[in-house]
Amino acid sequence: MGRKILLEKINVPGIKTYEVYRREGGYASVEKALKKMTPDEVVEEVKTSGLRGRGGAGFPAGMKWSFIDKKSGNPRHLVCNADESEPGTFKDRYLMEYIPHLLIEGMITSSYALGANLSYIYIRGEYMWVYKILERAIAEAKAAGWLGKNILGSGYDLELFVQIGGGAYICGEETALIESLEGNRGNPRLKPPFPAVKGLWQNPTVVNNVETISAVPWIINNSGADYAGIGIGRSTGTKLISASGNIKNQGVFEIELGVSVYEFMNSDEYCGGMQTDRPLKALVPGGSSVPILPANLIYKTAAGEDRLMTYESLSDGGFATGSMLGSGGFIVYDDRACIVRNTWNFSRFYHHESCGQCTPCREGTGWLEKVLWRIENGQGREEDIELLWSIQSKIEGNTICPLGDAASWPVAAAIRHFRDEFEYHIRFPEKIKNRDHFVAEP
Ligand code: L3W
Ligand code: SF4
Repeated sequence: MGRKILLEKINVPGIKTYEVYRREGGYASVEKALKKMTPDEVVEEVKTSGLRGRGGAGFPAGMKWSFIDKKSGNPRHLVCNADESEPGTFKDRYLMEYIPHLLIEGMITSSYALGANLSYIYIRGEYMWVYKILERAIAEAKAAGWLGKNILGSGYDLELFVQIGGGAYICGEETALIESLEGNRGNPRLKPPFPAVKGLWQNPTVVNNVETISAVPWIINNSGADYAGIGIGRSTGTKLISASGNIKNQGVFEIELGVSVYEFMNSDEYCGGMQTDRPLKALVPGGSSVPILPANLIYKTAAGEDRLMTYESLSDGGFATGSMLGSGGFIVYDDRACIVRNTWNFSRFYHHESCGQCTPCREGTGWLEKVLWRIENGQGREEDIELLWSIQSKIEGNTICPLGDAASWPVAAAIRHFRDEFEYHIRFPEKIKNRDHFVAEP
């Protein structure tokens, strides 16, 4: 059994409640930090842990925290990004729904480290029932003295609020989230300045994902070095994976970073292998934004090494031959899946969710969707594959926020690895018309 940090207590009956969470040792990291550690010591511990942002980018959390300007005297904020909207990703919901006090404990300990007295959890509007769970948990924590003025007599004050999003994927981008939190339309800002310098109301702000913040209590209770001892290389600790698609066991799993993709896919502890005896065709390992991998590159990298569930191993060769761990949205496809249809579906999503600020993204995502739709619907033209390639290459790297890249990579990878499927759609439109998309072509 792999080591569990975040989900260790998830099956304890009643762990959702303050009473049980506390009885199981909850809030110990707040006690330890506030009574025995300076804020900078907490930051150092997180730095030592090597914990990387679990929202998708994998940026070192401790380094981000250390960019916060503590000398200027401006208020500082911690904002938790709970706007989980990446297709294929549902692990933050799982944590917040089943063990909400872990996030609240992490928010308090992390806010203390940053010297933040006003912190927020920004949750997607579609998670309304989870919002209610969080609100209840915050009220319990406040009643027990973990929030408010002079927490544990330490002189440290913290107010924590939950803000509900309005249903836009783009508000999961940290600067769009900040705009939305300020009451504006959720348009991403140009970076730099990064939020750590000018964030919420132009104050130094750290935006971290739910899972990242939820790992902090363990790191403080044990040590950064203990956390760094789990995993491989720069991929330290554990990671939640949302597994879906044609596997036996769909759900949220906690893995030690460094487990092989083969083991994750096939062991009974995790995905349990393919759902039926149909062969594995493709894998999206990190949510819809990351490149899709064809069967021959799932268990082995292009260099022939075992592919591991790490930030590094999954991104060997960039999108040419690798992918990304991303947010850990692990989507498995068997041979019934139509890659053209899947790519069109993702493109439709990005077109719908583009905020429209940058021309390459606003127009390009629309073109990707349109061209993919006509290929998928038997109206493709010979030149369409080159057209798709050209459109995606003009979006990538030319936009304000990563949504542009996220719209491009899946198209580029699908063409690179499954070109024959696009050609088949274009050359034999009569064969793809009126078919059941989830039946393999003869
Ligand atoms: C201060 C510097 N701070 C970087 C900070 C920056 C941010 C973090 C990472 O996109 C990705 C995207 C999606 N001084 C800094 C600095 N920072 N340099 O570090 O920044 P960045 O720009 O690399 O990434 P990002 O904007 O956070 C996130 C991919 O994740 N993704 C998305 C998943 C979406 C969800 C969801 O819906 N919740 O998980 C999945 O793969 O494509 O590439 O904090 O400020 N010099
Ligand atoms: Fe908006 Fe797309 Fe530009 Fe991001 S890349 S700012 S979503 S138009």
